Amino acid sequence: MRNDCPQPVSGNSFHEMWRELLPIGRHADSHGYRRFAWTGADLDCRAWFKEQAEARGLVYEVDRNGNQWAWLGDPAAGDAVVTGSHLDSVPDGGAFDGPLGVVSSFAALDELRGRGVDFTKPLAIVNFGDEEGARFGLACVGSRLAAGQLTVENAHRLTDGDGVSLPRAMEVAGYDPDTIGADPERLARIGAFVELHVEQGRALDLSGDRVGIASAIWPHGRWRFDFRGEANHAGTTRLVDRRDPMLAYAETVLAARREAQLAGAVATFGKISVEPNGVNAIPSLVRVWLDSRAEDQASLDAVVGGIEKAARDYAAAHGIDLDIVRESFTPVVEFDHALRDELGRILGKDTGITVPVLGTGAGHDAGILSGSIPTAMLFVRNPTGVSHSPAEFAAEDDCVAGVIALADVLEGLACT
Ligand code: HGY
Ligand code: MN
Ligand code: MN
Ligand code: MN
Repeated sequence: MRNDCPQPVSGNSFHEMWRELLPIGRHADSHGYRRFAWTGADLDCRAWFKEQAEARGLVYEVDRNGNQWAWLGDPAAGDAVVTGSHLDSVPDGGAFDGPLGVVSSFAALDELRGRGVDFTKPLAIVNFGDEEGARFGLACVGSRLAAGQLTVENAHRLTDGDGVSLPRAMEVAGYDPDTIGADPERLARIGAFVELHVEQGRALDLSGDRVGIASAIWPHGRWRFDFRGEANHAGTTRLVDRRDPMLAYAETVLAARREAQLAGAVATFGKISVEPNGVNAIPSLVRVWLDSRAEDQASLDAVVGGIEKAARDYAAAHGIDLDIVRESFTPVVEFDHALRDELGRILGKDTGITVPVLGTGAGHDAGILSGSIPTAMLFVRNPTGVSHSPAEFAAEDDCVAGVIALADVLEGLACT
């Protein structure tokens, strides 16, 4: 293990906060988290955020898109240094993806107060709403709205599996949906945004480092495929008479694997809905969602183009109608080079250690904001490499090292 792990003043506050958050939204059987945007578990996490802000005497506010902010110093002063992440989860997600960044932000602030530093710039901690898109199908809703990358019109069209619209869900949760929309004045007051996140692969485990700096986020998107055939009796319909959309879909899954391998990319069909969804009925509709990501745009185009072509060929072969809709897309993100270098300089200052710089296939609010303000990310080692699953993990010492790294970065950026 190359990086040192000094014992921070914030050690206790980190563990106490972590313990408070752990039971919220954890499913008793799967042990995975179900903190979907604007549901009870999400609201409990939000209440926790507000308590943490108020307990520290920070100025708490909710922005026009439902994102939560906790300010030290004058929010209107400009050139603010902002840190934070999200508290929502994927279905049966892990404890770390999102919350590690938020808890570490409060702990880093405690650490800096313990060091007795003087802040020369306003500092804020943020919890962005609906980062995972588990409920309404689009990731990073809170940051996309703020950055003007999701229009109000399109936000109003988002619905969950029960047909509840995003504005209605916000309203039921006690938030005003009439205010949502681009928030350029707010973003203009931010000089730098740094998001700490659990690593979602094993690069740091392999290199033997506790903490890394993000270089880039792969371009990625979500596509919905509707394979439509004909519902019929599973016992009496001869094989030759069937128009079974499951067959075309099944062959498409295998094609996706082949195309991803060819392009050096990834492609996943992770969500499916079948109609009429009866054991003894041939389906009339197989609706599936493809998530695909690649290191560069050309590879992503190649893999998705290959999958779409295969799906159309298989659909035609089985007499199936096929509609493909791109539901969301995020282009490649290169994090701000100057800020990235600055983080490397700050983190290597006392130790002489070169902090590893790594790319990722995961999307983040930092990626969305990078189009508007200088952003950077810190990753904390995850020895399992697993994420979006209850098996996601980071060791306590590594979390503490992450807090110290974040505190060092915030000190370097906001206390100069
Ligand atoms: O990468 C994702 O799936 C999400 O944005 N966290
Ligand atoms: Mn995630
Ligand atoms: Mn995340
Ligand atoms: Mn019957």
